[in-house]
Amino acid sequence: MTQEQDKEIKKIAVMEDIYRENDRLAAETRDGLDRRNIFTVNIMGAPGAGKTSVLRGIIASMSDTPVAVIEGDIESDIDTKVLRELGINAFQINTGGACHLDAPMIQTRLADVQLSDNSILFIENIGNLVCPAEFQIGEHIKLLIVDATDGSDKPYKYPLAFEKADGIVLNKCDLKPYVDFDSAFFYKGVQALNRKAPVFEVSGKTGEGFPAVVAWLKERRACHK
Ligand SMILES: Nc1nc2c(ncn2[C@@H]2O[C@H](COP(=O)(O)OP(=O)(O)OP(=O)(O)O)[C@@H](O)[C@H]2O)c(=O)[nH]1
Ligand SMILES: [Mg+2]
Repeated sequence: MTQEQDKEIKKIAVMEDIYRENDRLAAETRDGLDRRNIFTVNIMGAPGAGKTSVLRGIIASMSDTPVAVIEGDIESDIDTKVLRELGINAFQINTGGACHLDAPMIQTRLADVQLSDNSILFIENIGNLVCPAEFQIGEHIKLLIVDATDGSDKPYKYPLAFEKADGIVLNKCDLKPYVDFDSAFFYKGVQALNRKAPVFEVSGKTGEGFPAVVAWLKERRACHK
């Protein structure tokens, strides 16, 4: 075995240990949330895709259900402040550089936040279409947010996020006509990777499309109970 091959094997073994320990902690967190009937949604997507805007749209259409949000960001509490100004129970995690949330971060944060039993917890992950898909954080479902302005080729370029998603929101549909979004190409890519996840077309700007997302979330939550 060459020195390079030996290094590669050690790297793979270390990554497997990290994923195993992360998944163990995520399962522990999920069990704790289950005991309190808190349904948890991991919101993933590229920077600026509209994760916070979609969250606002969802929560505005969900006034009958208690919700809380954990906001993940590398730096800043801009999104948390925006949500709090709207009266939403929001809490911040700053990773200080890490490009994704992981199970230990969520477990630590959950230890000191006030959540209502029988509520829905949304966790906005770091803006990144790659790394968050690799780490469970204790969620029940993953909701992927993509947007029309980022182009219709995203399923082909970032397949893991699409494969792992339980639901997909295509945001900024108000801008579709201006950015030559190729719907057929987009849906073909999604279908090739994931036949189970529904795709919802919305606009965080106009508020269109959110009732269908909320109906689906409630259905998923009811199935989980
Ligand atoms: N036209 C239009 N603009 C939108 C829509 N949704 C979000 N935006 C705008 O897109 C920008 C980014 O939206 P955010 O909701 O902050 O995106 P994000 O994914 O939370 O961003 P990060 O947290 O920084 O990763 C903001 O200027 C929004 O006003 C939409 O549906 N249509
Ligand atoms: Mg945001």
